[in-house]
Amino acid sequence: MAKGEIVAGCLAPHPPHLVYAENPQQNEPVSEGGWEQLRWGYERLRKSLEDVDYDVIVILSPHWQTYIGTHFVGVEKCSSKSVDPVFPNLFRFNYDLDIDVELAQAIHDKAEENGMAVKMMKNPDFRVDYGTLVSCHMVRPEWDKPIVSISSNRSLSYYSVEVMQEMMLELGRSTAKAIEESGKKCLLIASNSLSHRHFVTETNPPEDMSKEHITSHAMHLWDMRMIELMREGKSQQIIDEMPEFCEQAIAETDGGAFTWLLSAMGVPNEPAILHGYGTIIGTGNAIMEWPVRNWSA
Ligand code: 2X7
Ligand code: FE2
Repeated sequence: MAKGEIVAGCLAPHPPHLVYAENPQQNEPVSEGGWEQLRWGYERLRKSLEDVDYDVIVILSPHWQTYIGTHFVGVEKCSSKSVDPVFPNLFRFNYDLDIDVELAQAIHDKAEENGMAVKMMKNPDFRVDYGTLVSCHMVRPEWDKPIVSISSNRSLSYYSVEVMQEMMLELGRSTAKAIEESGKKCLLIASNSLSHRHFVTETNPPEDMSKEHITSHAMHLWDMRMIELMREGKSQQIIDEMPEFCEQAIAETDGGAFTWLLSAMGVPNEPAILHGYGTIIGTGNAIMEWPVRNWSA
């Protein structure tokens, strides 16, 4: 069997506003658009992946929060309605998706072998979190690929960024090894915003773009710094600066998705492609791609 591989890694933020603004048939609320800079960014990412052959999407979302270990969805079909708890006016999304349980189990087993606390989630009524749904929808709206859904272990809340990062670095290595042994071609997604300080009131209508901007200059500077490091291929420096970034920018990287992604790709020195940047209710969001398929071994 040929070795499995990661075809690309993506940073793919998940504010529900993006799906709301797209008006797909699965979502109940109707909008007049909005957040076009980011939606055009997702368009560029989709174009870049258009001719890329892959079998499965592997995604880690900070909105499936588990406090004892990392969990993996272990049921083959998930079908329900997801309502965003904070923005029910924007996101009431009907989904029907397939899980690659075989690959989920393989990553779970590899992580367990390497000393991590892990669990397969086998509740057939489990509701998939909106972070996973929004990022997957924006990257691949056809919903024609199975996914592996990985939880965010909140080790930062119990311990520190340093402990969170150690765990996510191991989860990334285990993910890469399991993918290699599976023979499958995988697209990896870290589903998170960058700076994450948001406004506490909503405009009317929510898609009024005359009111949309970053919450502060400090948040802007942090977002630009992180994007520059990604574009320069300085993954190790990103990991080194993560404690300050998480604390000072209240960054959504606190869920571990970004560190996991960098680790799974081998903490690359290769540059990432910026497909788009924009703010959503004041938070900073970048759509990035690491085209791993084009790198030599
Ligand atoms: O989950 C989110 C987010 N990360 C950023 C902004 C607004 C809503 O939801
Ligand atoms: Fe979020």
